[in-house]
Amino acid sequence: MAEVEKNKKSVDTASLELIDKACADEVSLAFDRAEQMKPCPIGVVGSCCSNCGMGPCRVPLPKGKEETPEGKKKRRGICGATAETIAARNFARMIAGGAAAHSDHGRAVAELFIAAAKGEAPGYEIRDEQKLLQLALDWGIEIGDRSNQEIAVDLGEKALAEFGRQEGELLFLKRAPLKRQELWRKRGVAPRGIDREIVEIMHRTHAGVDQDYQNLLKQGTRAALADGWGGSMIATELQDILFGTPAPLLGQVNLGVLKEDEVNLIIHGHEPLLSEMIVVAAQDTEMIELAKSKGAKGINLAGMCCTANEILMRHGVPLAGNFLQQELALVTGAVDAMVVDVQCIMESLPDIAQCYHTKIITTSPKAKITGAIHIEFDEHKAMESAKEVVRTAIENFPRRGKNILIPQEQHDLIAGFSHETINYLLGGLFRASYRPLNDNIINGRIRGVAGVVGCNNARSTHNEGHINMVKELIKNDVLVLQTGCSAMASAMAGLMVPEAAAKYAGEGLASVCEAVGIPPVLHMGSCVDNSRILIAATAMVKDGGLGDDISDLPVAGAAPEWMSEKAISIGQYFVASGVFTVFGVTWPTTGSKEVTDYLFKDFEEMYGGMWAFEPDPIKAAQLMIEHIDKKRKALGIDKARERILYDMEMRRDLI
Ligand code: SF4
Ligand code: MSK
Repeated sequence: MAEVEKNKKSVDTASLELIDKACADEVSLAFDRAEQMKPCPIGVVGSCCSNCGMGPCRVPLPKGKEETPEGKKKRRGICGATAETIAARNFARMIAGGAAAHSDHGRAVAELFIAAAKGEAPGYEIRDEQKLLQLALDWGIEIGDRSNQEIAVDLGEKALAEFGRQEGELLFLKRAPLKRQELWRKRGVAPRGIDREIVEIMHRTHAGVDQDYQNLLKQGTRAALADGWGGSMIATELQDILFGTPAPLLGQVNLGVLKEDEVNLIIHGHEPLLSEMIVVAAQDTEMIELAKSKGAKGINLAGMCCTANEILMRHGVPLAGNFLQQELALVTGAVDAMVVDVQCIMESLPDIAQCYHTKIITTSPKAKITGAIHIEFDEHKAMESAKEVVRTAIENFPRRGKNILIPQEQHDLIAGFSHETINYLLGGLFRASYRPLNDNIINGRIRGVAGVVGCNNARSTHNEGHINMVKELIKNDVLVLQTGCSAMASAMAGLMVPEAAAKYAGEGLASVCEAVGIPPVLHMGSCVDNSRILIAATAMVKDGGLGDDISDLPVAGAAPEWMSEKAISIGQYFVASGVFTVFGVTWPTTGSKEVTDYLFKDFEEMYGGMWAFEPDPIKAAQLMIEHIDKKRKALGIDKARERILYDMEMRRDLI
């Protein structure tokens, strides 16, 4: 493989080493398939509709042609759907897919939460009593002298009812700044039930229903808000209560965390319900003895994708890698089993596993893969399921071949920056607040805050967009909050340790990081934990001095290597919450200028936040900085305030 070609695939040397090995082992990877199969030029811009049996209909803009009113008339599907309707329908369906994935995760957590509170899910218990009581208070659940279990049953049932709510508004909307809530009501996008908003998208995008792109995007916004301020937030909050709210801890990242002499079990997916139990099962003496009897020194757990972020944040389990490294983990030849739950799991895994010895284990009735073993997660006997998974990995250890390559690379990172942790780190135990952050933004040491999130995409160089964007932001004194695969990319580049501040951050940001003892890039968790970023932004508004809505804050969002429908839903709820959000790689509505302009320009007037598309991560970072500066100017904090020492005469003049 030519050097140039190889370097295009990833900026991570561990990944490049394994891409070479896969080539030698004749294993096909996502990187190769992306090269062999170019994206459909009509589908990629959102101009293909397959919503009925008369299609698919393709309505591309003729090459090199501007969109003219005359040309527009010709661009219709068989049912008469315009390019605008088709692009907006496709976009809304992406939001529905993403919101459904996050929210179904939230529902699964709520169901387990109730079972645990009723004592029907042995092994699970309430870990964060303070958060339980706080949320109960927020939701008007009686506390009195009731037990935590009784309160938790009510809380879980109330959370579960949010999915099927037919009227009114989601309870978590009340957490947003008042001005934002009013805006949502005024625009008619305050979500009712989570399921209802998603179903309504599927209805409206059926052939011959909603045929007004603005109206379609309005429903898209409503469903996205039901994700960020509904399903995702429920997932995050209930997981914190059940498994513990994350606090800073040291972790390691990259494929070098795999161990030659131990049983390697990788946990991959998004819902940390079974994996919480696997963490316990892997420490069980019976399991460790079994591993030793098979010739292994112990059991090494490692995570992949967002389940990884969840068990890193709460237990310090190392991260093996992000989305585009899942196949590479198998190519090491050292993974004895990979257990998956839901989302972002490549169907190629069982095929690749056949070239080595790895067992792929599915656990969710919603996500089976041909060629994988299925060990179903049963919350009533979770420990049994977890032990079966661990046992399968251990028993597979002696089957490991000799074709093994574990890269050296592994980096330290500090993870666990929940909203509560940031509050505490900034303000201390007794005066926990975002005040010091706001003050440092006002005095200009910190220019603004950026949320950089999202996936890897095989159509762009693995990790390059994330790392370059984040470095550019912190160099310009922008504090970066991260989740998902993006967080892992930065961690692999050494940006999530306190020492990174002196090395990569601008002087102002570095001085704050050093004073507080935090890295310039904060790991806030998994994809559903983007809801933590919404809460952090709201806390900044509530602390004062930076306007009275999220759209007034000097903040921006980005997903430079996005690929998932979930990323589109996240982006849409960021935008509708008032955040300027820029995506890289590709943009799915460019087939319609009107739809794209509506999202990129008109949305700013409507929601105070808008989308942008910029594939170059440095230019994208500069757009974010420009936006941050625009907000600083509007707040009147754009000029560095000179420190003047007043003498007596000057003081008298003040009176
Ligand atoms: Fe074509 Fe209309 Fe059917 Fe879509 S819904 S496939 S545009 S006929
Ligand atoms: S895992 S959604 S590839 S961030 Fe959450 Fe990564 Fe994107 Fe999946």
